[in-house]
Amino acid sequence: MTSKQMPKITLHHLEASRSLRVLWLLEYLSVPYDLQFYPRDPETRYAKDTEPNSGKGLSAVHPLGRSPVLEVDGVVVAEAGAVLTVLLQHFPKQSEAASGAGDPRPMDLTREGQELNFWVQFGESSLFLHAIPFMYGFKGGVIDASSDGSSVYEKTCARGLKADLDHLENELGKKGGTLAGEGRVGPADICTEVSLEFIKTGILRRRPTSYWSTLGIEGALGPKTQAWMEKCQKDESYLRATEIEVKRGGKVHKSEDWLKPLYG
Ligand SMILES: N[C@@H](CCC(=O)N[C@@H](CS)C(=O)NCC(=O)O)C(=O)O
Repeated sequence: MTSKQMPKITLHHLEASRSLRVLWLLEYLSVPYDLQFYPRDPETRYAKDTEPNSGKGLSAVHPLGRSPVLEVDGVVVAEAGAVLTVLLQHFPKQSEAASGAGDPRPMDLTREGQELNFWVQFGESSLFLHAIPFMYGFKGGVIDASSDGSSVYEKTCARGLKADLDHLENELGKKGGTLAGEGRVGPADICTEVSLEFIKTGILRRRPTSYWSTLGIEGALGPKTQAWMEKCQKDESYLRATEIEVKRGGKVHKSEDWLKPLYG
């Protein structure tokens, strides 16, 4: 696809949100795009001036008022998994577009395509899904500071998260350190790593290692997962995305603190 034929892409991006993975993917693919940046309210940490169905802020683009939302020639794509799929299916990495080589596409019924499709969904539909009850539990005081990880609620929350973290650690071991394979950071990594950053900062950091050990989440994150995160965070397109994120937010913190507006 030449830049002449390239549709107009706009990312509606909420500060310090899961939309970072879309920004990162756009940078990785090197497709031209516009960024519409929505700040968080410093008090509530929700999207500023946005109420679902109010027609204001993010909800002017999609009634739910959430991010990410992508517009492609005016067609609205909402839900992170759908946005990532559309980008990966229709917009090959610019440097590889002409040759037809490059990354698999998630809608292709090939082994490679469906491996990628799994990772496109896993970050949100497994990892994040299982992490959210902890986030809400900590925030709402359901899991208070005296909790030691032995309640039925905590054990129920931990079961899925532990399985997801173990699976990730095992797959990284099998694939040589990254999900794209051969030590290369690619779309599967981009779709997954951001969820881990939320889990590390928003959940694991909030309790001591002993708490997580009680729940079977030994050492919180496995060594392969930690090494992989470090590698992802040195990736050129990741660095560009986090720099854009921090600059657009007008904040003074460094790009590795891009989650600060959410977790402080
Ligand atoms: N399932 C949706 C969730 C979207 C979502 O909840 N996004 C959050 C940001 S991480 C948001 O925009 N929240 C609106 C707010 O905080 O006001 C997706 O995967 O895109």
